[in-house]
Formats: sequence, C-alpha cells, structure tokens
Amino acid sequence: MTHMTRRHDPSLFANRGYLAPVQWTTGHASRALAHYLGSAHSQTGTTVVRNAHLTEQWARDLVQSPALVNRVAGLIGPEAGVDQTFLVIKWPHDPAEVPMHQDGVSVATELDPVRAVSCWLSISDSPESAGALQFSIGSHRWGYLPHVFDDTGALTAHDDPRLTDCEFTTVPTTAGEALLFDTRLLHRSGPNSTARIRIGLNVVYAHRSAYRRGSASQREGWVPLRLP
Ligand SMILES: O=C(O)CCC(=O)C(=O)O
Repeated sequence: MTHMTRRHDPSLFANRGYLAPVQWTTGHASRALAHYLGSAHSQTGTTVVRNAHLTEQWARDLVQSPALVNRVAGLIGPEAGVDQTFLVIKWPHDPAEVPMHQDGVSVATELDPVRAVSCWLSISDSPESAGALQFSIGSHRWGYLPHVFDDTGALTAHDDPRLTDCEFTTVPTTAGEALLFDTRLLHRSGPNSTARIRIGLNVVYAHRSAYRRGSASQREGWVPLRLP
C-alpha cells in the first residue's frame, strides 16, 4: 500500500533537512510538564541545563518516549543512544537568542549524519513570537562548516562566506511535538517576546558507530535507547 503522506515522506528529510513534527506526547501532558519545570527552576535569566537526562527523571523518561525512540531507530538503526541533551527555558520577555549552529560537530565529536539525528522537543507551545526553532532549510547539504571553538570548547563562529546570506525559516510548534532534523542543519532561535514561558529540550541521538571524532564511551551523556 502506498499511503505515505508528505509528513512521513523520507525524501523530505533528505531534501530540506527536517521532518514535520512528530507527536511524542499529548499537548496536555507536555504543558503540565512545562508548568512543573517553570516552578522547579528559578527565573534568573535564561535557564540552560546540559545533559538534563542525567540528572532529572522527567528528561530521562522523555528521551525514551516510545514515539520518539521508534522514529529515531527507524532513521539511524537500533543500536542508538542519547549523545547529549540541552534544556533551554526562555522566561517571559527573555531576550536571549541561541546563535546558529550545527549539532553534530564540536571539539569533542563529529557525528556521521547518516547515523545520528537531532531532535528538538517543544515542551511548551513555541510560536514564532516565543522563540521557536528556525532552520536554514537545505543547509545540511553544505556538510559540517568550518567552525571556531573558544577555550571552553564552545562553538563561537562559523567562518564560511555562505553564512552571510543564509536565510532562516521559523518552524512554530505546539507542546508535545518534536522536530527531527539532520545534525548538519543550521538552526537557531530568537527571543521570547511573549508573556509565557518557552521550554525546549534538544536531544542528539547517535548510533554507536556514528562517531568520526570521539566515541560513545567518551560521551558523558551517552545512554542506550530502550526500544519499545
Ligand atoms: O532551545 C533552543 O532555543 C535551541 C536549542 C538548540 O538549538 C540546541 O540545543 O541545539
């Protein structure tokens, strides 16, 4: 039966670098989680928690959501795991922006994009005005771009002339949706100009064999996927 919708067309992933949102839980459950996170964290500037899945039970559960795990295993194969997570809470009227970057490359790692995939989970609603994710569609076809890392290992700049004219498309999401995207896809997010909290969890999933630099065993955050 050829009943494949555009939503699930794998060529979309190859051509534009991301899939239409995957529902990992209900909007109701996700908004309840957003409410909990808003009360559990203090509102002193943008909240960033690296590898939240190692320290917070809700994140440990979330990265193993059956709907996500099935999708990820279908894209990169079963022996995959979580490479890292990154929680960002943008509080109401938070001016913070996440600058453009590619998830699959850092000082410590370079991931084979065929065996790794990025995922951004919209824990709250994320309309454009709240700092939704923005993709430079098709930029994954450029491969990993030359990067500059600062002393801490953080990525500080891209030294490639193509980036001067790079255009971004905003992809608004609602609570409980996830965007799966190529680890080379340039992405960023803008400020939250709304009176509501905006919460997203970025998860990079990688197959054990995905590491061109580094290895799964050297990754502090690596945990194997539990297939349902
Ligand atoms: O939550 C955001 O605003 C962006 C997070 C992101 O791009 C990342 O962690 O790679």
